[in-house]
Amino acid sequence: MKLYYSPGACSIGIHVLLEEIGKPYESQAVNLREGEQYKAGFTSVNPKSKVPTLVRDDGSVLTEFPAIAYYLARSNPYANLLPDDIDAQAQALEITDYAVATIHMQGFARQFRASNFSANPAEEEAVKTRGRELAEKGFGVLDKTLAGKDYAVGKFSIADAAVFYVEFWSKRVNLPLPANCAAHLERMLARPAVKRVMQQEGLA
Ligand SMILES: N[C@@H](CCC(=O)N[C@@H](CS)C(=O)NCC(=O)O)C(=O)O
Repeated sequence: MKLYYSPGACSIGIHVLLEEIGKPYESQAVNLREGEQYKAGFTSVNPKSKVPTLVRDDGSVLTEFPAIAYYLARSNPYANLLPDDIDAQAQALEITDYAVATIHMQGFARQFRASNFSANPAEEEAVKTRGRELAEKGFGVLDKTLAGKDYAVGKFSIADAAVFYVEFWSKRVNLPLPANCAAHLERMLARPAVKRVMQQEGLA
C-alpha cells in the first residue's frame, strides 16, 4: 500500500494506523503549501486533491479518512483497530466522524482556510472566530466521551487516530484542550507507533 500524506496534516492519523498495523507500506509526501495536490502528478491519483489518499495493493485508490480507517481496521483484524462488539464499533465510527466532519471540517478548516468559507476578506476574522468556537465545542463533547477512559471506546481504535490529529492541531491555534483530551493527546504521543510517525513526518 502507499499513503500520500502531508506532514502534520489529517493524514497523520492514517499514518499512525499504518504504523500500528506494522505491515510494510510506502509513503509519499505531498507539498500542500506549494499546491502539489492540484498538479497532474497527484490529481491523476486523487482528483479531490486531498490527503490522506491510500493506494491499495491492487492499485485501487481509497480516500476520506473514515473510509480509509475502516478499511485498514477490517482488512487487518489482528491489529484490533475496531472493537468486536457492534455497538462499540458504531461508537468508534461515530467519534471518528465527529472528529473529521465536525471538529476538522467545520472547526479547524475555518481557521486554516477562511477563504473557503467567505469570498470577502473583511469577514476572515469572523470566520476564524466561528471556527475556533466550533472546535472548542467539539473538544468539550470529546472530553465527556473520554471521561474515565484511556481511549475513545476504552481500547485503542481508529477513533483515537482521528481524535489525535485534531487534538494535535489545537496547539497550532493555541486552543487549550480540556483535561481528558489533553491526557489523551499525551497518551497518544507516548505510543511507539505515534513516535515513529512524528519522526517520519519531521515533527519530533
Ligand atoms: N474529508 C477528507 C478531508 C481531507 C482534507 O481536508 N485534507 C486536507 C489536509 S488536512 C487536504 O488535503 N487539503 C488540501 C487542499 O484542500 O488543498 C477526509 O476525511 O479525508
